[in-house]
Amino acid sequence: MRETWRWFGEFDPLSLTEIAQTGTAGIVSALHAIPYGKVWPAEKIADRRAEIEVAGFTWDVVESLPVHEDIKRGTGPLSQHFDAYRASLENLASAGIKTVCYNFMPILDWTRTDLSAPLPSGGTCLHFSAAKMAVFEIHMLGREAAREAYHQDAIRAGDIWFLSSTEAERDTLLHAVMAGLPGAVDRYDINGLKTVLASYDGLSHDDLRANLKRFLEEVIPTASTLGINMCIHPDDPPGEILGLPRIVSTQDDIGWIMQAVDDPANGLTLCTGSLGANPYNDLPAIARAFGHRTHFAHLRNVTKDPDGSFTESGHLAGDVDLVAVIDELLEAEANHDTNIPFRADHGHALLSDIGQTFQPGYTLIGRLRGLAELRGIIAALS
Ligand code: DNO
Repeated sequence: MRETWRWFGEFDPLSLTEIAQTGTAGIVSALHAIPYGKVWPAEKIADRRAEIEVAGFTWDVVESLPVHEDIKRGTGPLSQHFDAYRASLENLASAGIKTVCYNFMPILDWTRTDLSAPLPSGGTCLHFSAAKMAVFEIHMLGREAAREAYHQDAIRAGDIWFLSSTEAERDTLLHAVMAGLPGAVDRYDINGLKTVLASYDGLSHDDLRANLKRFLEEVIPTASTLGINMCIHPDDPPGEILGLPRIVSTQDDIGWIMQAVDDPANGLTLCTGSLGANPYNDLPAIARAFGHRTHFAHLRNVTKDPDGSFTESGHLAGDVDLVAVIDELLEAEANHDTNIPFRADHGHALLSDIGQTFQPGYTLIGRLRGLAELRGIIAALS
């Protein structure tokens, strides 16, 4: 497995020279300043690549080449969007970048309710409270229908939290929910989010699947010709939020996607933390079933609560058996002669991380701790 580290370019407080001290060989990066749907120009890709290589790394994975909301909704100038996506892939392939991660979550990327939840031993982590998400949907967005979507304990706890919450606490919650979108993308306020949610009214689970299938049919043949491996990132959290359909949350979903366009270029980003937050997902089994289509791995862990909440735990301390997952991935690599890039996904904020302005989850000491633990597992199993 090939060690990589995610670097947000101009949006990252860490320099590549600092990252070099982690000992990773590869960089995962994206042109976050380019608006969703616009072609990534060859010169900008070349500049980023040069910057990465001068620092002694290779640019192994693009995370992400975002998919325009029109494609997910199935509206607007679709052929123009597909042309733009294919043009970006062509420019990336010309620069030798052959692994491209993306997601198909409507509107928001990963969603948390607390960006700095305290850990018992000090430091902080990212946390998803079902109660706070229920508050956000029911009380702040006025989505009464969300009362059906959450565990009764979460609804009750949320109602109580809302009554005693201050405006500042509600603003912090809005900020946390919006934080999953790095770079130059829209951060919605409540009214903006209501408007964009309304644009998804009536879009069913099957509609979203059909729109993903159309996207795959449009881009996978090009990717395949270019030698690019596309790898879809699972939904985070892996279940419905905001009343929006989610189609990359379970083993069955992944199976459906892999056969929708049955080409090795149509692959998976195995994110153990995202998938691990769904109690029905068996991560070693998923790694076994789809190891041959896994082009990128995000390794991290979560502990789950019965009401649907979860906490980002230490990499070895959560509910997912990461040793078993890595064992499966090593086996897939041996069987298919591949070298899967992986990164220690997210880390706690520890020691000198605290108070710094990292992208949420992308700390230095916390991620380095996670990486060291994963390195140990890989060394032992190899
Ligand atoms: C969160 C990340 C995701 C991921 C995208 C891929 O930390 O794993 O934001 O980059 O979903 O498109």
